[in-house]
Amino acid sequence: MAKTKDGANGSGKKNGQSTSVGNGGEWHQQSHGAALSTNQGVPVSDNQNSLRAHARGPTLLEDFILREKITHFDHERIPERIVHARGTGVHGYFELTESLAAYTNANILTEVGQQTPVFARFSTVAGGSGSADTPRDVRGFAVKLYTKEGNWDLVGNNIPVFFIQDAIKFPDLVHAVKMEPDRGFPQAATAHDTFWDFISLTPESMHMVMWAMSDRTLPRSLRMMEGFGVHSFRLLNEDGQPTFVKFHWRPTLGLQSTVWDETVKIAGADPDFHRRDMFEAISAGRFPEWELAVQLFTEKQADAFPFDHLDATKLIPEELIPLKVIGRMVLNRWPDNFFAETEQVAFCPSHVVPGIDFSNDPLLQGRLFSYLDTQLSRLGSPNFHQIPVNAPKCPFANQQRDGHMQMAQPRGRVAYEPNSLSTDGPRESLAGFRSADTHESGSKARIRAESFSDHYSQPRQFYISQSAVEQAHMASALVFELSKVEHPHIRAAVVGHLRHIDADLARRVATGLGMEGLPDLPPTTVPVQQFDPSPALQIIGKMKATLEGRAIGLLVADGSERGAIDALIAAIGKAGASHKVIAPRIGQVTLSDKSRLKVDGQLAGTPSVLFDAVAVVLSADAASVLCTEAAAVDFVRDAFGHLKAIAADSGAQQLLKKAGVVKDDGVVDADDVRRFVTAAKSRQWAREKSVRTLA
Ligand code: HDE
Repeated sequence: MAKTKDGANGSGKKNGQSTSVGNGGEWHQQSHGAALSTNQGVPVSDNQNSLRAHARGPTLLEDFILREKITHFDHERIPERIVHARGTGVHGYFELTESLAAYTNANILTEVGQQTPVFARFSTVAGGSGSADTPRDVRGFAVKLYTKEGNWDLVGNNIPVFFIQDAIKFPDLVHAVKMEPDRGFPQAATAHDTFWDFISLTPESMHMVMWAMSDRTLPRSLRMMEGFGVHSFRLLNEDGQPTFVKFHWRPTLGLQSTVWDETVKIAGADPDFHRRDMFEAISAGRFPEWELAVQLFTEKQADAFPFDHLDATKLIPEELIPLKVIGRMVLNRWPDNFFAETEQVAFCPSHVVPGIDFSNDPLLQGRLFSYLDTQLSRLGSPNFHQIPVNAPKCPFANQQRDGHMQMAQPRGRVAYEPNSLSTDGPRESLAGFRSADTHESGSKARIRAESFSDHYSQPRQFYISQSAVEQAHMASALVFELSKVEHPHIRAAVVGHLRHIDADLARRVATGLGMEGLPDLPPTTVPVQQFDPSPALQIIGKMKATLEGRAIGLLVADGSERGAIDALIAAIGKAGASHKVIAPRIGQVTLSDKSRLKVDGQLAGTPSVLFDAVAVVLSADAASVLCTEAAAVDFVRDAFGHLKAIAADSGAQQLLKKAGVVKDDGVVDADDVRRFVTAAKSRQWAREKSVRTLA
């Protein structure tokens, strides 16, 4: 029996079946091959049949083995997260590359080269834990950093602003976006009346709405998203000197999104698209990486900003306060057990370490309460910090005792402090956590600062910063979402807000919704500050021309040309992408030279939406058969419609014709692998006008 202290993580056994049982902080690990037993350790002789009065008789209550097994099973689920229920978690590490010693004494931010273990969880917000990975939704980007001075949870999103300014509005926002309570739908969707009703009556949400309607909410991969701490935090140095800080994660693979029609189809083709993508990347050793960057600024600088940085509906443009890269995060280990780690991980924005402190952002202040509270009901015990994924990796000691599922067995008679009866008990220390020394004055009131009242200038800045393609996507997303809203007054109210943001956007959306009258109204009636465009707010501008970490689908059949396939596979691999061979049947195909090639995916179950670009290599005979196969025609038609590069050999041309593919820069000859790789590194934006009508 192997003994290890850290339970599931410590077994080191990847394939063996094992059960961990807590025993006073020690874990007895039963490894592969051990006798099957009850939870009391009683060996089980028959795991196939319950105890019956006779072969065809009733089951007996006496069967404690059956009852224990079923009872445990009945309680296998814990309440899912009220928001961010659907998530994917991965282990990794953070490495500091630049010291922030001038600004903070947090050890994790001062020891260059130090690697700190992390657990990151990416999530959608609105859907339940079994919902698809790809709705139009904000993504959670939560990182638990197990520092030497305690756990620091940076619980952020892939969008740098939020819908509301005050925590007291959060339950209303979430009730509005979740499925409508009388009918129990829609699942994981903002395109319905209650969401847009709330939004139309909450002007502060407009900035986040602009982001949510952009392609940011359609990430191609969790590995290709930015992350933001959203709120301003404070750093405190050795002298207690405060500096404000905003945290940014930037993916080294660059930002990338899917197009809407593709996203909708991915949800059907592979509801686990993002989780599988991350799993496959980690399994293949293609570890995703992010830079951690900070924006640092003083209170004096903040006072001069044309917005209030304590308002979570505002961001600080990079042009105003540049980003300073201070480290990198690498995710390199898939959890051993989804439930034990990804489901039970408990993030709390209140988990900070000495040298990092909060700001007065009223949204953050509310979050400091909410997360601890939610863990108590979700995990059922104030001892949730003892679950291995939540436990600090540094020593921790205090006089807190007992409670549900207490795993520790403290010794001795002293459980209080101060005391004179123990000489080695935990004591306060000078290096302990300190709050910033701030002076607060004013009248106590339920009030919102005047400086929080400009709801339109930054949404406008976001919109005018986008490329023409992205602006069209935003307008179309708004038309799509609002077209699902049944109440015309809600649609009109939202368009009313859009007029304060950008007249052209409002006109496009109103026209798309078939609204009369509104397009001719004056653009705005409220004062809006004119901010310069900030190109850093784009996605297309931040897309890297690379195939690194991307996936290519090769459609082949019996008789396909071996040479063409080999050349494509070699070029794709060299460019850092993975590939899958797709054919009408799973197993193997027999190629032109009679050699065999392993097939990774069957055509009907592996549509082109799962890839970044496709190659079609077919004999003329096979192509002619596939012209009568809807899955093959859709494979090519969708790749074209989703603006992907398509390489095709001469045999495949008739399939391309059947799918309505028209030659352009992204449709290349399969022999020309270099051109294909270049075209596959981005989407063919110029093609979009020819394949769909955008607002
Ligand atoms: Fe959360 N949020 N939130 N949130 N949030 C939760 O905590 C809450 C907010 C975010 O992978 C819950 O453990 C309130 C902003 C992430 O486990 C809950 C308010 C941001 C995750 C909760 C906010 C976030 C959560 C649900 C307004 C971006 C998933 C289960 C004051 C900065 C973490 C849980 C994970 C999860 C409350 C607003 C990000 C209920 C009250 C702003 C990434 O406690």
